[in-house]
Amino acid sequence: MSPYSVTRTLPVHATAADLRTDVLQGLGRSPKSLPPKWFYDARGSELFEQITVLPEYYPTRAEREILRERAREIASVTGARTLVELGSGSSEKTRVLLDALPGLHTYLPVDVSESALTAAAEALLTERPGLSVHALIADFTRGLTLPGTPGPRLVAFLGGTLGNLLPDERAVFLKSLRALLRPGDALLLGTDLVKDEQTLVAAYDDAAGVTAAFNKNVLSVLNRELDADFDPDDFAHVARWNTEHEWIEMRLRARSALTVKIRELGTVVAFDKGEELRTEVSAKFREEGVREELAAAGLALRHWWTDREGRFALSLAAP
Ligand code: AVJ
Repeated sequence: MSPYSVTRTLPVHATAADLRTDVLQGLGRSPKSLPPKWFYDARGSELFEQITVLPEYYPTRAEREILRERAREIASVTGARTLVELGSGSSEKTRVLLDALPGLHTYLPVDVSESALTAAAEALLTERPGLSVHALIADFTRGLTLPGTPGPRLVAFLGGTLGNLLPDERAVFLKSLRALLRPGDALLLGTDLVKDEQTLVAAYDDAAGVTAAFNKNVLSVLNRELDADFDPDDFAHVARWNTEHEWIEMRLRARSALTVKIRELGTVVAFDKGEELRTEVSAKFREEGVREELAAAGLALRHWWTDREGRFALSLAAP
């Protein structure tokens, strides 16, 4: 087999059809909500990269600290020959893992963005000429089939993205991950942790306003993709800690009563003054909760590692 191949399991038009369904459903109900995956067009991905270096946004740095600290242990415990990375995004943390896994045969990044995948894969091929890279264009929230690659497999789902799914969605998703694993395989999971409200809210409402721009970018996505006429200035960025569910919610609050035309859908959506559209949930976890959610999916928590300040955790779990 060639050391580099790309497989697309995501139908080319799936994204457009999914966006229409999500917008029709999400803006048609009360309270209004949208799934967070629609933030990430080219501009949104760029804004997210800016978020990761903000002084208030600690998760990326905390996770990197754990990875650097534990990469060798992860390598020796798993003996991974295939590394599967879901939502491969920032290739920097991947490199920390890859460097610690000299015995690795195949790297299998999975992402919905073809451009992100090919750029990362090409860079890696020059650095690790022996490595076989198989990029998979797929939406991993929609069930995943992996090509036959040598085991043991290590499936990495980093960045705390699990927290962007609602509890029911997480249960389904973790079971689908469990189904990818055979005896001897492992899951490496990054989760942000519950902490004081002030730290959490600041991480999602930074002084420079980058997260506000990221939040409002979803309106530009709808304007472009669905020929809508949102004015981002009509909305205020809101980040709120939900004590009951232990998650951060990002919302967009209408500054006045207004209507928005969504021409592609042939609809008009009305907002009351002060009405809020929920654009993201970012759940924060505790060790016991992670252990229970993994167990419910048939996965045993084998290692729990946090950064020195106890802000973020990496879990290593096995079937
Ligand atoms: C995609 C999980 C890394 O929820 O923290 C950052 C996205 N949203 N700031 C998160 C995000 C607002 C992020 N992750």
